[in-house]
Order: sequence, then C-alpha cells, then structure tokens
Amino acid sequence: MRAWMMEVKDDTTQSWLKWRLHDYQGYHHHHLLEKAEYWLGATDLQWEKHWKWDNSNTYASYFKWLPSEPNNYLDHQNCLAVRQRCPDDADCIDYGWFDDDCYQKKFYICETKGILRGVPTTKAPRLEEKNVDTA
Ligand SMILES: [Ca+2]
Repeated sequence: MRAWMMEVKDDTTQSWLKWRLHDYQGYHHHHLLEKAEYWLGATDLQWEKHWKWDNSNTYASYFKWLPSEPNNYLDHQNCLAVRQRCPDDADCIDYGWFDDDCYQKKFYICETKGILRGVPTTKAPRLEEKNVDTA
C-alpha cells in the first residue's frame, strides 16, 4: 500500500497527531521517545518560507509553529518536524512544529489511506513509527 509523509492541514489533524503521539509514548515508555522529534511531509526547499506539502504538492496554509519557529537556522533548515520537548515558555505548543536540517535523522510519520476508528475515510492518517538510526 502506498504511504507518504504525513500532511497536517488543519487543527483536527494536528490534534489527532498530538493525541496519537501521546498514546504511543505512553504505551512504549522508551527513553528514545522522550525527546523524540518526528518529520512531517513538508519542506521549503524550493522557495524559502513557503512550505509545501510533498505528497499533495500544495502550499501549506495551516501552521502550528513553536515559538520562534521557523527560524531557518544558519539558512539551512528546510524540512518540517514536530516535537513534544518545549522551551519553558508558557505559550509552548505541545508537538508544535519547527524547521530543521533535512539531513538530520529523526523518527518520521507516514500516512496512508485506511480505516480510522472504524470509519472508512479517504484520508485517515495511520502512524508508522520507525527509527531510521537503527543500523
Ligand atoms: Ca528554510
């Protein structure tokens, strides 16, 4: 079955992702997950500051950036990721977004068409967790 890097285009999907990652972490209790960062499927590689979802080839209009993000640090951060680990700011967003160097190794989240809570949908994200750094 074809799968692609997850696209988060609205608050419902963002909330679902947050809930699912909390659920996953609660289940596994693995130290690697405590500070885990996960790639999503958007980049601004083609046009700086214009984030495009890769699979649907559409520019993002919904964002959930962490404070001070995206910062395009060293002019070298063009891929989109989420993390739970927050700065101490009161306004920190749990599993908010940040940009990072595309060559960094992180977990990543893919989605595919499938079944979500028993309801057939055309776009039901399903988590597939893999640590690419297991070699
Ligand atoms: Ca960038």
